[in-house]
Amino acid sequence: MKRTPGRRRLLQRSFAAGASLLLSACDRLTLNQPFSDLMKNAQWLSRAAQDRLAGPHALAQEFSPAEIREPFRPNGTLMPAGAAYQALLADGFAHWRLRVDGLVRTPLDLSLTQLRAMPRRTQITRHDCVEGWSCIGQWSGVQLARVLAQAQPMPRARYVVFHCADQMEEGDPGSLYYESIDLDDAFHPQTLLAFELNGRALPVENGAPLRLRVERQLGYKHAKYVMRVELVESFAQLHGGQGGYWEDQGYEWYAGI
Ligand SMILES: Nc1nc2c(c(=O)[nH]1)N[C@H]1C(S)=C(S)[C@@H](COP(=O)(O)O)O[C@H]1N2
Ligand SMILES: [Mo]
Repeated sequence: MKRTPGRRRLLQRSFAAGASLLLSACDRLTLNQPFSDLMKNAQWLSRAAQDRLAGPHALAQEFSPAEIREPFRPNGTLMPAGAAYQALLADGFAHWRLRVDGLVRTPLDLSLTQLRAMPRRTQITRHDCVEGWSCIGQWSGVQLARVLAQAQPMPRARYVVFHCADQMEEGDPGSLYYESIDLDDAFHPQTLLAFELNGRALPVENGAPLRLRVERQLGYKHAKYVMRVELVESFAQLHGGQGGYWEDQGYEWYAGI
């Protein structure tokens, strides 16, 4: 199956099969092959449907403070192994820097202090994990759009890749968690590089010191422990070539909710 077929064709081909999946995108079960193929159709259907129903700049729902559930349920890596991360953690991330590079005119190295000094956005949103649980939390951080505006992406740049500090298989540097989004999501106002959760510094189990929030997509897109933001034209040469750690295991790249 081609990865990026035209939307019109996909709408015709997969509407009947995909409509129920669209309504219950969080309920997926196993990754048997026909189901996985169907989801590869359904992801473009859900993207097309999101755009058609709500427009590409529609906001994800936001909630009231009373709806926050604490503590925020953590998942995946809870503490990155490895001396480099441990050293950064030991001094409260004073020596941590966010590298922004790739297809940009101005590569950046931003400290946490610099990020915290930028205009920030706070939002209360619901995190939906593909495993079937949700949790509402309040996130504060810098809109990714502001960081990109400083870095000045080149016209060729099409995707933003997030390189994380945690290895998914111990001792295998090739198994670093990573994720990618397109520029629509990158410049969306609710897409944050978040450094606070529920009014406090981001806990280690939730991705300290910095994690992505990309509110119109499922939990695995929300990269934790972000070390480097790279602008690319294509992610085909990166790791397994599917644009993310879980995508390389068969999950869809556009994980619209
Ligand atoms: N670096 C990294 N990011 C990650 C993961 C991970 O294991 N490592 N897990 C993903 C998954 S599946 C989910 S549901 C969310 C969980 O975020 P939380 O721990 O704050 O709940 O992070 C996502 N981002
Ligand atoms: Mo998840």
